Amino acid sequence: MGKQRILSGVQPTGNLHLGNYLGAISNWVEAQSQYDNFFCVVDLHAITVPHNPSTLKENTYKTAALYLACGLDLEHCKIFVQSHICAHSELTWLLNCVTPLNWLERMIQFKEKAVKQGENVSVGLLDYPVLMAADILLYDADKVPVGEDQKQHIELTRDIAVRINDQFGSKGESVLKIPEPLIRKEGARVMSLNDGTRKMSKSDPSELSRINLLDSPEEINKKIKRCKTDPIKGLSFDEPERPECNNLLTLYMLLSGKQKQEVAAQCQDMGWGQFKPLLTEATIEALKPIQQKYQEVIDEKGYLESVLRKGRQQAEAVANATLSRVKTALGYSVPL
Ligand code: AQP
Repeated sequence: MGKQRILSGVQPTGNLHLGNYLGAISNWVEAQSQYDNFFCVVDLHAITVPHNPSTLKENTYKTAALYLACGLDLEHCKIFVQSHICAHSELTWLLNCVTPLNWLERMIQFKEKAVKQGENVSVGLLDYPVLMAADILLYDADKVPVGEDQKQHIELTRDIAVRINDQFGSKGESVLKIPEPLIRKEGARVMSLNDGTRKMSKSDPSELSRINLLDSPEEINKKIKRCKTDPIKGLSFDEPERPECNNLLTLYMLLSGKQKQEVAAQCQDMGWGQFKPLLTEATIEALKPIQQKYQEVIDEKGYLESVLRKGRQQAEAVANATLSRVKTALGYSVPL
């Protein structure tokens, strides 16, 4: 039996941060040799909220370069740009026509982001999960590694695929494969440095709320120095009334590569003044190799372009085959 297939992506909407890394990309890297992997930069998703055309292309390249810098290996992975493959938009339209509107109106991310857009909220933002379903279903993905915040969208993807199979599958044959989410226990939800109850996010207006993968040691030092803590001495995991404490200890554990018990024992009598330099050091050290590799990749634009060109060719072959399968099932004629 061949390897199971993975599909995932990140939006090029700004600087990638520790949430994107620990919640998504580091999981991709860890498991890459076990799977047949497709990773895209989801630039069509990036315009579901107002965007700046003069930075979209640059952010798309930066995101792809970070994939490589974080350790994705082309021996195991295809890396490509979503908008380079027309099948994503075309399958979205087909799926739109079988997706009930009220399924989309229920999506938490839509409700949260729509509030910020007010009168200007676009149809694209409402339709974001259907585009995401098309991304996943085009590649017959078995697993979709994401952070906790995307779980509802994977459930919707499954519901859409079941609906297509029920309505258009024939003789017990499925049209689309039903994917499963792959959500890691620790790091699935990295929280803001300003508020341990809100997720770390690219769109948070405060730069101090997140640590970006390309932040300098000085910036990391400043952000950790200023991050929200509490007045209690002695640090421990899993105290619901201390969300910042749990978040910062978890970051330290994941970035230092230590076990939970080890961190719990090391930090149980510490105050914040003692802990923050440790977290700063661990963060700088964990990001140093990523930043070095990033610089090498981004300085060689021709190499990055060749990676994305090859990724597009590999991904397009799979995506077009699925799109044809769906169109045939829906009753479309083959182009003459
Ligand atoms: N704080 C987080 N903790 C764990 N995982 C996270 N992810 C994002 N934030 C966290 C995961 O990163 C992947 C890519 O996310 P995305 O860029 O496609 O979209 P997002 O979830 O909307 O990310 P942001 O940073 O919060 O962007 P904005 O501010 O634009 O909404 C996904 O797997 C996501 O789960």
